[in-house]
Amino acid sequence: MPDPDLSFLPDLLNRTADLLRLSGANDFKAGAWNKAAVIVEQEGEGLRSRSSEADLKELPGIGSSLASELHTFLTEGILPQLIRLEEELPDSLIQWLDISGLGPKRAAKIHQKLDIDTLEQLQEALKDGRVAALPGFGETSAKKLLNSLAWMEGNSERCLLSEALDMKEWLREELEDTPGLQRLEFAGSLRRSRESIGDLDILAVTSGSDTDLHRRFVRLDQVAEVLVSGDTKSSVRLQSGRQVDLRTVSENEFPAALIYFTGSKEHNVFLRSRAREKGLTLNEYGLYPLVEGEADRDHPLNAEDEAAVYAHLDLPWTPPELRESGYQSWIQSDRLPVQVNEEDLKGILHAHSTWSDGTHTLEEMARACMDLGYQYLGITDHSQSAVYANGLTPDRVEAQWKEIETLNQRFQDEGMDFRIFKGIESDIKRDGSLDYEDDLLTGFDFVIASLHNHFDLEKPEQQERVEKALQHPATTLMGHPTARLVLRRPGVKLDMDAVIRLAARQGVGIELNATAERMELDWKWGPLAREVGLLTAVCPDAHRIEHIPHAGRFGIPMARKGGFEPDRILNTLSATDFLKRVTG
Ligand code: DGT
Ligand code: CA
Ligand code: CA
Ligand code: ZN
Repeated sequence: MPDPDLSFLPDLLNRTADLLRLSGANDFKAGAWNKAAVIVEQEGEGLRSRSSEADLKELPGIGSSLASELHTFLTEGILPQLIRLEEELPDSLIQWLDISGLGPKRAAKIHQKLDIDTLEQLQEALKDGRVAALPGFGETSAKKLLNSLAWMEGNSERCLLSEALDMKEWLREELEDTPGLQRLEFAGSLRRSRESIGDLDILAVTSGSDTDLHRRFVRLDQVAEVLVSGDTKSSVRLQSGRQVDLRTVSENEFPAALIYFTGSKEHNVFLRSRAREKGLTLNEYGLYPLVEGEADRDHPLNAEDEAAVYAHLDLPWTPPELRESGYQSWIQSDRLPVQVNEEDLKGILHAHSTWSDGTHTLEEMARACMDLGYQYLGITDHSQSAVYANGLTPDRVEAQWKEIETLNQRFQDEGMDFRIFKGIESDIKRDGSLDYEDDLLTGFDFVIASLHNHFDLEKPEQQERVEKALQHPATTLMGHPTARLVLRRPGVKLDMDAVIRLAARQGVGIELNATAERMELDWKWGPLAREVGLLTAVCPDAHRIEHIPHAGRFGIPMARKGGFEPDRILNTLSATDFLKRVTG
Protein backbone atom coordinates (compact mmCIF):
# COMPACT_ATOMS: atom_id res chain seq x y z
CA MET A 1 0.00 0.00 0.00
CA PRO A 2 1.12 3.63 -0.51
CA ASP A 3 2.66 5.43 2.46
CA PRO A 4 -0.11 6.67 4.76
CA ASP A 5 -0.71 10.40 4.75
CA LEU A 6 0.88 11.70 7.95
CA SER A 7 -0.97 14.99 7.84
CA PHE A 8 -4.09 13.24 9.22
CA LEU A 9 -2.26 11.52 12.05
CA PRO A 10 -2.38 14.30 14.69
CA ASP A 11 -6.14 14.66 14.15
CA LEU A 12 -6.62 10.91 14.46
CA LEU A 13 -4.60 10.81 17.67
CA ASN A 14 -6.60 13.68 19.15
CA ARG A 15 -9.80 11.97 18.08
CA THR A 16 -8.68 8.81 19.90
CA ALA A 17 -8.05 10.90 23.01
CA ASP A 18 -11.57 12.34 22.77
CA LEU A 19 -13.13 8.92 22.34
CA LEU A 20 -11.12 7.55 25.25
CA ARG A 21 -12.44 10.33 27.47
CA LEU A 22 -15.93 9.70 26.16
CA SER A 23 -15.55 6.05 27.10
CA GLY A 24 -14.67 7.10 30.64
CA ALA A 25 -10.90 6.62 30.53
CA ASN A 26 -8.96 8.80 32.94
CA ASP A 27 -7.39 12.04 31.83
CA PHE A 28 -3.86 10.74 32.25
CA LYS A 29 -4.40 7.93 29.80
CA ALA A 30 -6.25 10.08 27.24
CA GLY A 31 -3.79 12.95 27.62
CA ALA A 32 -0.96 10.70 26.41
CA TRP A 33 -2.70 10.58 23.02
CA ASN A 34 -2.95 14.37 22.85
CA LYS A 35 0.75 14.60 23.67
CA ALA A 36 1.51 12.06 20.97
CA ALA A 37 -0.38 14.28 18.50
CA VAL A 38 1.91 17.20 19.30
CA ILE A 39 5.04 15.06 19.02
CA VAL A 40 3.95 13.54 15.71
CA GLU A 41 3.18 17.00 14.37
CA GLN A 42 6.68 18.16 15.31
CA GLU A 43 8.34 15.09 13.81
CA GLY A 44 6.56 15.62 10.49
CA GLU A 45 7.83 13.43 7.68
CA GLY A 46 10.76 12.43 9.90
CA LEU A 47 8.43 9.97 11.58
CA ARG A 48 8.72 7.65 8.58
CA SER A 49 12.38 6.98 9.32
CA ARG A 50 11.39 5.31 12.61
CA SER A 51 10.68 1.97 11.11
CA SER A 52 10.41 -0.14 14.26
CA GLU A 53 8.44 0.09 17.48
CA ALA A 54 11.71 0.48 19.36
CA ASP A 55 12.62 3.54 17.25
CA LEU A 56 9.22 5.02 17.95
CA LYS A 57 9.53 4.39 21.69
CA GLU A 58 12.58 6.65 21.76
CA LEU A 59 10.31 9.63 21.16
CA PRO A 60 9.55 11.52 24.38
CA GLY A 61 6.25 10.47 25.95
CA ILE A 62 5.70 7.52 23.63
CA GLY A 63 5.25 4.31 25.63
CA SER A 64 5.00 0.75 24.35
CA SER A 65 1.32 0.79 23.45
CA LEU A 66 1.49 4.12 21.60
CA ALA A 67 4.63 2.96 19.81
CA SER A 68 2.77 -0.11 18.65
CA GLU A 69 -0.19 1.99 17.47
CA LEU A 70 2.08 4.38 15.56
CA HIS A 71 3.93 1.49 14.01
CA THR A 72 0.65 0.01 12.78
CA PHE A 73 -0.29 3.40 11.37
CA LEU A 74 3.01 3.71 9.50
CA THR A 75 2.70 0.24 8.02
CA GLU A 76 -1.06 -0.20 7.60
CA GLY A 77 -2.49 3.31 7.79
CA ILE A 78 -4.77 2.62 10.77
CA LEU A 79 -4.83 3.16 14.53
CA PRO A 80 -6.29 -0.08 16.00
CA GLN A 81 -7.29 1.63 19.25
CA LEU A 82 -9.32 4.25 17.33
CA ILE A 83 -11.10 1.56 15.35
CA ARG A 84 -11.88 -0.37 18.55
CA LEU A 85 -13.33 2.71 20.19
CA GLU A 86 -15.43 3.60 17.17
CA GLU A 87 -16.85 0.09 17.21
CA GLU A 88 -17.48 -0.03 20.95
CA LEU A 89 -19.05 3.39 21.46
CA PRO A 90 -22.57 3.94 20.11
CA ASP A 91 -22.57 6.22 17.04
CA SER A 92 -25.28 8.33 18.64
CA LEU A 93 -23.02 9.00 21.64
CA ILE A 94 -20.05 9.91 19.41
CA GLN A 95 -22.30 12.56 17.83
CA TRP A 96 -22.36 14.33 21.19
CA LEU A 97 -18.79 15.42 20.51
CA ASP A 98 -20.06 17.78 17.83
CA ILE A 99 -22.00 19.80 20.37
CA SER A 100 -20.13 23.02 20.89
CA GLY A 101 -19.33 23.59 24.56
CA LEU A 102 -19.85 20.01 25.75
CA GLY A 103 -16.50 18.25 25.42
CA PRO A 104 -15.79 14.52 25.83
CA LYS A 105 -15.28 14.49 29.59
CA ARG A 106 -18.56 16.15 30.39
CA ALA A 107 -20.30 14.10 27.73
CA ALA A 108 -19.03 10.94 29.43
CA LYS A 109 -20.30 12.16 32.78
CA ILE A 110 -23.83 12.76 31.47
CA HIS A 111 -23.80 9.47 29.61
CA GLN A 112 -22.74 7.46 32.67
CA LYS A 113 -24.73 9.23 35.36
CA LEU A 114 -27.99 9.35 33.41
CA ASP A 115 -27.45 6.20 31.36
CA ILE A 116 -28.46 7.82 28.06
CA ASP A 117 -26.70 7.86 24.70
CA THR A 118 -28.75 9.55 21.97
CA LEU A 119 -29.16 13.20 21.04
CA GLU A 120 -32.90 13.00 21.72
CA GLN A 121 -32.35 11.62 25.21
CA LEU A 122 -29.77 14.30 25.85
CA GLN A 123 -32.14 17.00 24.72
CA GLU A 124 -34.82 15.69 27.07
CA ALA A 125 -32.44 15.50 30.01
CA LEU A 126 -31.31 19.05 29.31
CA LYS A 127 -34.92 20.24 29.26
CA ASP A 128 -36.24 18.41 32.31
CA GLY A 129 -33.42 19.47 34.61
CA ARG A 130 -31.63 16.12 35.01
CA VAL A 131 -28.41 17.50 33.51
CA ALA A 132 -28.66 20.73 35.47
CA ALA A 133 -28.85 18.66 38.66
CA LEU A 134 -25.58 16.86 37.98
CA PRO A 135 -22.58 18.09 39.97
CA GLY A 136 -20.52 20.52 37.88
CA PHE A 137 -23.35 21.44 35.50
CA GLY A 138 -26.15 23.70 36.76
CA GLU A 139 -28.93 25.52 34.97
CA THR A 140 -26.88 28.03 32.98
CA SER A 141 -24.69 25.37 31.52
CA ALA A 142 -27.67 23.12 30.69
CA LYS A 143 -29.36 26.02 28.93
CA LYS A 144 -26.25 26.79 26.92
CA LEU A 145 -25.96 23.15 25.85
CA LEU A 146 -29.60 23.11 24.84
CA ASN A 147 -28.99 26.14 22.65
CA SER A 148 -25.92 24.62 20.97
CA LEU A 149 -27.84 21.43 20.38
CA ALA A 150 -30.76 23.24 18.75
CA TRP A 151 -28.37 25.29 16.68
CA MET A 152 -26.42 22.25 15.56
CA GLU A 153 -29.56 20.36 14.57
CA GLY A 154 -30.69 23.25 12.40
CA ASN A 155 -27.42 23.04 10.48
CA SER A 156 -26.59 19.33 10.40
CA GLU A 157 -27.80 18.77 6.85
CA ARG A 158 -25.20 21.16 5.46
CA CYS A 159 -21.45 20.98 4.87
CA LEU A 160 -18.59 23.45 4.58
CA LEU A 161 -17.66 25.00 1.24
CA SER A 162 -14.31 23.21 1.45
CA GLU A 163 -15.97 19.79 1.58
CA ALA A 164 -18.32 20.69 -1.28
CA LEU A 165 -15.40 21.87 -3.44
CA ASP A 166 -13.59 18.56 -2.89
CA MET A 167 -16.75 16.72 -3.86
CA LYS A 168 -17.10 18.87 -6.95
CA GLU A 169 -13.62 17.98 -8.13
CA TRP A 170 -14.24 14.30 -7.55
CA LEU A 171 -17.61 14.34 -9.35
CA ARG A 172 -16.22 16.26 -12.30
CA GLU A 173 -13.46 13.73 -12.70
CA GLU A 174 -15.89 10.82 -12.52
CA LEU A 175 -18.34 12.28 -15.01
CA GLU A 176 -16.41 14.37 -17.49
CA ASP A 177 -15.45 11.61 -19.89
CA THR A 178 -19.03 10.33 -20.31
CA PRO A 179 -19.55 9.86 -24.06
CA GLY A 180 -21.61 12.69 -25.55
CA LEU A 181 -21.22 15.04 -22.58
CA GLN A 182 -20.98 18.64 -23.82
CA ARG A 183 -21.32 20.79 -20.74
CA LEU A 184 -21.22 20.18 -17.03
CA GLU A 185 -21.62 23.01 -14.51
CA PHE A 186 -22.06 23.07 -10.77
CA ALA A 187 -24.85 25.50 -9.91
CA GLY A 188 -26.65 26.26 -6.62
CA SER A 189 -25.05 27.62 -3.48
CA LEU A 190 -21.71 26.11 -4.45
CA ARG A 191 -21.48 28.28 -7.59
CA ARG A 192 -22.43 31.25 -5.45
CA SER A 193 -19.59 30.36 -3.03
CA ARG A 194 -21.70 30.23 0.08
CA GLU A 195 -19.78 29.31 3.23
CA SER A 196 -22.04 26.29 3.77
CA ILE A 197 -23.75 24.09 1.22
CA GLY A 198 -26.97 22.08 1.49
CA ASP A 199 -26.83 19.91 -1.61
CA LEU A 200 -24.89 20.00 -4.87
CA ASP A 201 -26.70 20.90 -8.07
CA ILE A 202 -25.21 19.76 -11.37
CA LEU A 203 -26.49 20.95 -14.71
CA ALA A 204 -25.42 19.20 -17.91
CA VAL A 205 -25.94 19.12 -21.66
CA THR A 206 -25.28 15.99 -23.73
CA SER A 207 -25.28 15.59 -27.49
CA GLY A 208 -27.40 12.46 -27.70
CA SER A 209 -29.65 10.81 -25.17
CA ASP A 210 -29.04 11.75 -21.54
CA THR A 211 -29.40 8.22 -20.22
CA ASP A 212 -25.69 7.37 -20.21
CA LEU A 213 -24.87 10.30 -17.97
CA HIS A 214 -27.71 9.67 -15.53
CA ARG A 215 -26.88 5.99 -15.37
CA ARG A 216 -23.24 6.62 -14.70
CA PHE A 217 -24.17 9.16 -12.05
CA VAL A 218 -26.45 6.90 -10.00
CA ARG A 219 -23.87 4.10 -10.13
CA LEU A 220 -20.92 6.07 -8.77
CA ASP A 221 -19.19 4.02 -6.11
CA GLN A 222 -19.76 6.59 -3.37
CA VAL A 223 -23.51 6.59 -3.85
CA ALA A 224 -25.28 5.25 -0.77
CA GLU A 225 -28.86 5.75 -1.92
CA VAL A 226 -30.58 6.68 -5.17
CA LEU A 227 -33.38 9.15 -4.42
CA VAL A 228 -34.55 9.87 -7.96
CA SER A 229 -33.53 8.07 -11.14
CA GLY A 230 -34.84 9.49 -14.39
CA ASP A 231 -33.76 10.56 -17.84
CA THR A 232 -33.59 14.30 -17.16
CA LYS A 233 -33.27 14.39 -13.42
CA SER A 234 -31.55 12.14 -10.93
CA SER A 235 -30.67 12.60 -7.35
CA VAL A 236 -28.45 10.61 -4.99
CA ARG A 237 -27.23 10.58 -1.44
CA LEU A 238 -23.51 9.88 -1.07
CA GLN A 239 -21.93 7.86 1.73
CA SER A 240 -20.82 11.15 3.26
CA GLY A 241 -24.51 11.98 3.70
CA ARG A 242 -24.48 14.71 1.04
CA GLN A 243 -27.19 14.91 -1.59
CA VAL A 244 -26.35 15.62 -5.23
CA ASP A 245 -28.90 16.55 -7.90
CA LEU A 246 -28.17 16.16 -11.61
CA ARG A 247 -30.34 17.70 -14.31
CA THR A 248 -29.86 17.58 -18.05
CA VAL A 249 -31.27 20.21 -20.39
CA SER A 250 -30.96 21.00 -24.09
CA GLU A 251 -28.29 23.34 -25.37
CA ASN A 252 -30.88 26.11 -25.94
CA GLU A 253 -32.26 25.82 -22.45
CA PHE A 254 -28.87 25.83 -20.79
CA PRO A 255 -28.37 29.59 -20.16
CA ALA A 256 -31.75 30.11 -18.50
CA ALA A 257 -31.46 26.82 -16.63
CA LEU A 258 -28.01 27.75 -15.34
CA ILE A 259 -29.34 31.05 -14.04
CA TYR A 260 -32.34 29.32 -12.46
CA PHE A 261 -30.38 26.57 -10.70
CA THR A 262 -27.61 28.89 -9.60
CA GLY A 263 -30.16 30.90 -7.64
CA SER A 264 -30.45 32.27 -5.13
CA LYS A 265 -34.17 31.92 -4.86
CA GLU A 266 -34.34 35.63 -4.04
CA HIS A 267 -32.25 36.52 -7.06
CA ASN A 268 -34.56 34.42 -9.27
CA VAL A 269 -37.58 36.24 -7.92
CA PHE A 270 -35.86 39.54 -8.68
CA LEU A 271 -35.05 38.47 -12.25
CA ARG A 272 -38.55 37.20 -12.89
CA SER A 273 -40.16 40.45 -11.80
CA ARG A 274 -37.64 42.35 -13.87
CA ALA A 275 -38.67 40.22 -16.86
CA ARG A 276 -42.32 40.99 -16.26
CA GLU A 277 -41.54 44.73 -16.29
CA LYS A 278 -40.06 44.20 -19.75
CA GLY A 279 -43.08 42.29 -21.00
CA LEU A 280 -41.23 38.98 -20.75
CA THR A 281 -41.36 35.87 -18.65
CA LEU A 282 -38.38 33.91 -17.38
CA ASN A 283 -38.35 30.33 -16.19
CA GLU A 284 -35.81 27.51 -16.02
CA TYR A 285 -36.17 26.78 -19.75
CA GLY A 286 -35.86 30.22 -21.26
CA LEU A 287 -37.06 33.75 -21.69
CA TYR A 288 -40.36 34.28 -23.56
CA PRO A 289 -42.52 37.22 -24.66
CA LEU A 290 -45.68 37.66 -22.63
CA VAL A 291 -48.67 37.72 -24.93
CA GLU A 292 -51.95 38.57 -23.20
CA GLY A 293 -50.45 37.48 -19.90
CA GLU A 294 -49.28 34.11 -21.26
CA ALA A 295 -45.78 32.98 -22.18
CA ASP A 296 -45.39 32.65 -25.94
CA ARG A 297 -43.45 29.38 -25.82
CA ASP A 298 -43.06 29.14 -29.58
CA HIS A 299 -40.93 32.27 -29.73
CA PRO A 300 -38.24 32.13 -27.03
CA LEU A 301 -35.77 35.01 -27.09
CA ASN A 302 -32.34 34.09 -28.34
CA ALA A 303 -29.80 33.85 -25.57
CA GLU A 304 -26.59 31.96 -26.13
CA ASP A 305 -25.25 32.48 -22.64
CA GLU A 306 -26.11 33.92 -19.23
CA ALA A 307 -24.91 37.38 -20.23
CA ALA A 308 -27.40 37.45 -23.11
CA VAL A 309 -30.27 36.65 -20.73
CA TYR A 310 -29.22 39.45 -18.40
CA ALA A 311 -28.86 41.78 -21.40
CA HIS A 312 -32.47 41.13 -22.44
CA LEU A 313 -33.41 42.31 -18.95
CA ASP A 314 -31.19 45.41 -19.28
CA LEU A 315 -28.93 44.14 -16.53
CA PRO A 316 -25.20 43.52 -16.44
CA TRP A 317 -24.10 39.89 -16.21
CA THR A 318 -23.93 39.33 -12.49
CA PRO A 319 -21.18 37.22 -10.94
CA PRO A 320 -22.75 34.22 -9.16
CA GLU A 321 -21.25 35.32 -5.83
CA LEU A 322 -23.44 38.42 -5.91
CA ARG A 323 -26.69 36.66 -6.72
CA GLU A 324 -28.00 37.03 -3.18
CA SER A 325 -30.58 39.27 -1.66
CA GLY A 326 -28.99 42.54 -0.62
CA TYR A 327 -27.23 43.17 -3.92
CA GLN A 328 -30.20 44.16 -6.10
CA SER A 329 -29.40 47.85 -5.88
CA TRP A 330 -25.84 47.27 -7.11
CA ILE A 331 -27.10 45.16 -9.97
CA GLN A 332 -29.79 47.64 -11.00
CA SER A 333 -27.59 50.69 -10.77
CA ASP A 334 -24.77 49.08 -12.71
CA ARG A 335 -22.41 49.51 -9.76
CA LEU A 336 -21.10 45.96 -9.75
CA PRO A 337 -17.72 45.72 -8.06
CA VAL A 338 -14.57 44.83 -9.95
CA GLN A 339 -13.91 41.17 -9.15
CA VAL A 340 -10.69 40.49 -7.33
CA ASN A 341 -8.57 37.57 -8.61
CA GLU A 342 -6.01 35.31 -6.97
CA GLU A 343 -3.28 37.06 -8.97
CA ASP A 344 -4.16 40.34 -7.26
CA LEU A 345 -2.87 39.04 -3.92
CA LYS A 346 0.74 40.13 -3.52
CA GLY A 347 1.43 38.88 -0.04
CA ILE A 348 0.24 36.60 2.74
CA LEU A 349 -0.88 38.04 6.07
CA HIS A 350 -1.98 36.12 9.17
CA ALA A 351 0.10 32.99 9.50
CA HIS A 352 1.57 31.02 12.40
CA SER A 353 4.89 29.25 12.75
CA THR A 354 6.52 26.91 15.27
CA TRP A 355 7.14 30.05 17.34
CA SER A 356 3.54 29.59 18.53
CA ASP A 357 1.11 26.87 17.42
CA GLY A 358 2.09 26.44 13.76
CA THR A 359 3.54 23.24 12.31
CA HIS A 360 6.24 24.71 10.10
CA THR A 361 9.16 26.96 10.92
CA LEU A 362 9.19 30.61 10.01
CA GLU A 363 11.65 29.94 7.22
CA GLU A 364 9.55 27.06 5.85
CA MET A 365 6.46 29.27 5.88
CA ALA A 366 8.32 32.09 4.14
CA ARG A 367 9.78 29.84 1.45
CA ALA A 368 6.36 28.29 0.82
CA CYS A 369 4.94 31.80 0.23
CA MET A 370 7.86 32.55 -2.07
CA ASP A 371 7.21 29.36 -4.06
CA LEU A 372 3.61 30.43 -4.55
CA GLY A 373 4.83 33.72 -6.03
CA TYR A 374 4.06 36.04 -3.12
CA GLN A 375 6.28 39.03 -2.29
CA TYR A 376 5.89 38.94 1.46
CA LEU A 377 4.73 37.07 4.52
CA GLY A 378 3.30 38.99 7.46
CA ILE A 379 3.87 36.45 10.20
CA THR A 380 1.43 36.71 13.11
CA ASP A 381 2.10 34.19 15.84
CA HIS A 382 -0.05 34.22 18.96
CA SER A 383 0.50 36.72 21.78
CA GLN A 384 1.46 35.95 25.38
CA SER A 385 -2.03 35.41 26.87
CA ALA A 386 -2.62 32.55 24.43
CA VAL A 387 -0.69 30.14 26.64
CA TYR A 388 -2.51 27.13 25.14
CA ALA A 389 -1.10 28.15 21.74
CA ASN A 390 2.42 28.79 22.99
CA GLY A 391 1.97 32.57 22.64
CA LEU A 392 5.06 34.78 22.55
CA THR A 393 6.34 36.42 25.73
CA PRO A 394 7.98 39.84 25.16
CA ASP A 395 11.44 38.18 25.20
CA ARG A 396 10.39 35.72 22.55
CA VAL A 397 8.90 38.51 20.45
CA GLU A 398 12.29 40.16 20.35
CA ALA A 399 13.98 36.86 19.57
CA GLN A 400 11.56 36.31 16.69
CA TRP A 401 12.31 39.80 15.35
CA LYS A 402 16.01 38.87 15.27
CA GLU A 403 15.23 35.74 13.31
CA ILE A 404 13.09 37.75 10.90
CA GLU A 405 15.94 40.19 10.30
CA THR A 406 18.39 37.34 9.74
CA LEU A 407 16.05 35.63 7.29
CA ASN A 408 15.30 38.85 5.41
CA GLN A 409 19.06 39.40 5.05
CA ARG A 410 19.47 35.85 3.80
CA PHE A 411 16.73 36.25 1.20
CA GLN A 412 18.33 39.45 0.02
CA ASP A 413 21.74 37.76 -0.25
CA GLU A 414 20.11 35.02 -2.32
CA GLY A 415 18.73 37.69 -4.64
CA MET A 416 15.14 36.88 -3.67
CA ASP A 417 12.68 39.74 -3.84
CA PHE A 418 10.88 38.63 -0.69
CA ARG A 419 10.52 39.78 2.89
CA ILE A 420 8.91 38.82 6.16
CA PHE A 421 6.98 41.49 8.05
CA LYS A 422 6.83 41.52 11.82
CA GLY A 423 3.24 40.95 12.81
CA ILE A 424 1.39 39.51 15.79
CA GLU A 425 -2.07 38.11 16.36
CA SER A 426 -2.77 39.82 19.64
CA ASP A 427 -5.48 38.48 21.90
CA ILE A 428 -8.02 41.11 22.76
CA LYS A 429 -8.02 40.90 26.53
CA ARG A 430 -11.21 40.89 28.53
CA ASP A 431 -11.02 44.65 29.09
CA GLY A 432 -10.37 45.36 25.40
CA SER A 433 -6.66 46.07 25.78
CA LEU A 434 -4.07 44.42 23.57
CA ASP A 435 -1.69 41.81 24.88
CA TYR A 436 1.60 43.80 25.25
CA GLU A 437 2.82 47.16 26.52
CA ASP A 438 2.54 49.96 23.96
CA ASP A 439 6.33 50.20 23.64
CA LEU A 440 6.55 46.69 22.33
CA LEU A 441 3.44 47.00 20.17
CA THR A 442 4.92 49.90 18.22
CA GLY A 443 7.80 47.63 17.20
CA PHE A 444 5.54 45.45 15.04
CA ASP A 445 4.98 46.31 11.40
CA PHE A 446 1.31 45.44 11.84
CA VAL A 447 -1.03 43.98 14.44
CA ILE A 448 -4.07 41.74 14.09
CA ALA A 449 -6.38 41.94 17.11
CA SER A 450 -8.54 38.83 17.63
CA LEU A 451 -11.11 37.55 20.08
CA HIS A 452 -10.03 34.16 21.43
CA ASN A 453 -12.03 33.94 24.65
CA HIS A 454 -14.87 35.39 26.73
CA PHE A 455 -17.26 34.60 23.89
CA ASP A 456 -20.22 34.66 26.29
CA LEU A 457 -20.10 38.33 27.26
CA GLU A 458 -23.33 40.23 26.86
CA LYS A 459 -23.57 42.57 23.89
CA PRO A 460 -22.77 45.93 25.54
CA GLU A 461 -19.69 44.53 27.27
CA GLN A 462 -18.46 42.67 24.18
CA GLN A 463 -19.06 45.77 22.08
CA GLU A 464 -17.07 47.98 24.40
CA ARG A 465 -14.24 45.46 24.44
CA VAL A 466 -14.04 45.27 20.66
CA GLU A 467 -14.38 49.01 20.14
CA LYS A 468 -11.52 49.62 22.54
CA ALA A 469 -9.29 47.20 20.64
CA LEU A 470 -10.22 48.82 17.32
CA GLN A 471 -9.26 52.22 18.67
CA HIS A 472 -5.83 51.15 19.84
CA PRO A 473 -3.36 52.98 17.59
CA ALA A 474 -1.37 49.77 17.02
CA THR A 475 -4.29 47.79 15.57
CA THR A 476 -4.08 47.27 11.81
CA LEU A 477 -6.71 44.58 11.35
CA MET A 478 -9.35 42.86 13.37
CA GLY A 479 -9.13 39.05 13.02
CA HIS A 480 -12.16 36.75 12.54
CA PRO A 481 -14.50 39.40 14.00
CA THR A 482 -17.25 37.35 15.68
CA ALA A 483 -15.27 34.12 16.25
CA ARG A 484 -18.12 32.12 14.70
CA LEU A 485 -17.53 28.60 13.45
CA VAL A 486 -19.59 27.79 10.37
CA LEU A 487 -22.24 25.15 11.19
CA ARG A 488 -20.86 24.79 14.71
CA ARG A 489 -21.02 27.97 16.71
CA PRO A 490 -22.78 31.28 16.16
CA GLY A 491 -20.59 34.35 16.59
CA VAL A 492 -20.29 36.47 19.72
CA LYS A 493 -22.93 39.10 20.41
CA LEU A 494 -21.76 42.27 18.69
CA ASP A 495 -23.31 45.22 16.94
CA MET A 496 -21.44 44.54 13.70
CA ASP A 497 -22.98 47.53 11.98
CA ALA A 498 -21.34 49.82 14.54
CA VAL A 499 -18.10 47.83 14.51
CA ILE A 500 -17.79 48.17 10.72
CA ARG A 501 -18.51 51.89 10.80
CA LEU A 502 -16.00 52.46 13.58
CA ALA A 503 -13.31 50.36 11.88
CA ALA A 504 -13.78 52.30 8.65
CA ARG A 505 -13.49 55.63 10.49
CA GLN A 506 -10.34 54.45 12.26
CA GLY A 507 -8.82 53.17 9.01
CA VAL A 508 -8.61 49.72 10.64
CA GLY A 509 -9.38 46.75 8.41
CA ILE A 510 -11.48 43.69 9.25
CA GLU A 511 -9.96 40.54 7.84
CA LEU A 512 -11.59 38.01 5.56
CA ASN A 513 -10.47 34.88 7.36
CA ALA A 514 -10.26 32.14 4.74
CA THR A 515 -10.32 29.18 7.11
CA ALA A 516 -13.29 27.15 5.81
CA GLU A 517 -14.75 26.96 9.34
CA ARG A 518 -14.52 30.73 9.85
CA MET A 519 -15.19 32.54 6.57
CA GLU A 520 -15.77 35.93 8.09
CA LEU A 521 -16.23 38.93 7.89
CA ASP A 522 -19.54 37.51 6.67
CA TRP A 523 -20.37 38.55 3.08
CA LYS A 524 -23.73 39.83 4.29
CA TRP A 525 -21.88 42.93 5.51
CA GLY A 526 -20.56 43.58 2.00
CA PRO A 527 -22.96 46.42 1.11
CA LEU A 528 -22.32 48.32 4.34
CA ALA A 529 -18.57 47.70 4.10
CA ARG A 530 -18.54 49.13 0.60
CA GLU A 531 -20.66 52.12 1.55
CA VAL A 532 -18.31 53.14 4.39
CA GLY A 533 -15.10 52.14 2.59
CA LEU A 534 -14.04 49.43 5.03
CA LEU A 535 -10.60 47.96 4.37
CA THR A 536 -9.85 44.27 4.61
CA ALA A 537 -7.15 41.68 3.95
CA VAL A 538 -7.66 38.18 2.56
CA CYS A 539 -5.98 35.97 5.15
CA PRO A 540 -5.36 32.22 5.28
CA ASP A 541 -4.78 32.12 9.08
CA ALA A 542 -2.26 29.43 8.09
CA HIS A 543 -1.05 27.03 10.76
CA ARG A 544 0.92 24.96 8.24
CA ILE A 545 2.21 25.50 4.72
CA GLU A 546 -0.71 23.58 3.19
CA HIS A 547 -3.07 26.28 4.53
CA ILE A 548 -1.43 29.14 2.62
CA PRO A 549 -3.38 28.47 -0.62
CA HIS A 550 -6.64 28.87 1.33
CA ALA A 551 -6.25 32.62 0.78
CA GLY A 552 -6.91 32.03 -2.90
CA ARG A 553 -9.20 29.00 -2.71
CA PHE A 554 -11.68 30.25 -0.10
CA GLY A 555 -10.62 33.84 0.58
CA ILE A 556 -10.92 35.22 -2.94
CA PRO A 557 -14.46 33.90 -3.49
CA MET A 558 -15.32 35.36 -0.09
CA ALA A 559 -13.90 38.75 -1.07
CA ARG A 560 -15.87 38.69 -4.32
CA LYS A 561 -18.98 37.74 -2.47
CA GLY A 562 -18.53 40.68 -0.12
CA GLY A 563 -17.92 43.00 -3.05
CA PHE A 564 -14.41 43.90 -1.88
CA GLU A 565 -12.51 45.41 -4.79
CA PRO A 566 -8.71 45.11 -4.94
CA ASP A 567 -8.18 48.68 -3.72
CA ARG A 568 -9.84 47.88 -0.38
CA ILE A 569 -7.74 44.74 0.19
CA LEU A 570 -4.46 45.48 1.97
CA ASN A 571 -2.56 42.45 0.72
CA THR A 572 -3.07 43.41 -2.91
CA LEU A 573 -0.45 46.08 -2.18
CA SER A 574 3.18 45.48 -3.10
CA ALA A 575 5.55 44.83 -0.19
CA THR A 576 6.77 48.45 -0.21
CA ASP A 577 3.32 49.96 -0.42
CA PHE A 578 1.97 47.64 2.24
CA LEU A 579 4.68 48.66 4.67
CA LYS A 580 4.16 52.32 3.88
CA ARG A 581 0.44 51.96 4.37
CA VAL A 582 0.52 50.14 7.70
CA THR A 583 3.36 52.00 9.34
CA GLY A 584 2.74 55.41 7.78
P1 DGT B 1 -28.46 24.94 -0.60
O1 DGT B 1 -28.53 23.71 -1.45
O2 DGT B 1 -29.43 24.93 0.53
O3 DGT B 1 -27.08 25.25 -0.13
O4 DGT B 1 -28.90 26.21 -1.48
P2 DGT B 1 -29.20 26.30 -3.05
O5 DGT B 1 -29.28 27.75 -3.37
O6 DGT B 1 -28.24 25.48 -3.81
O7 DGT B 1 -30.69 25.73 -3.14
P3 DGT B 1 -31.32 24.44 -3.82
O8 DGT B 1 -30.34 23.34 -3.99
O9 DGT B 1 -32.56 24.16 -3.05
O10 DGT B 1 -31.79 24.96 -5.25
C1 DGT B 1 -30.85 25.32 -6.24
C2 DGT B 1 -31.35 26.54 -6.94
O11 DGT B 1 -32.57 26.27 -7.63
C3 DGT B 1 -31.71 27.69 -6.01
O12 DGT B 1 -30.58 28.46 -5.68
C4 DGT B 1 -32.70 28.44 -6.84
C5 DGT B 1 -33.42 27.38 -7.59
N1 DGT B 1 -34.67 27.04 -6.91
C6 DGT B 1 -34.95 25.90 -6.27
N2 DGT B 1 -36.17 25.94 -5.74
C7 DGT B 1 -36.70 27.15 -6.06
C8 DGT B 1 -37.95 27.80 -5.81
O13 DGT B 1 -38.83 27.27 -5.14
N3 DGT B 1 -38.09 29.06 -6.30
C9 DGT B 1 -37.13 29.69 -7.02
N4 DGT B 1 -37.32 30.91 -7.47
N5 DGT B 1 -35.94 29.11 -7.27
C10 DGT B 1 -35.74 27.85 -6.81
CA1 CA C 1 -28.01 23.24 -3.59
CA1 CA D 1 -30.76 21.06 -4.93
ZN1 ZN E 1 -4.51 33.09 13.64
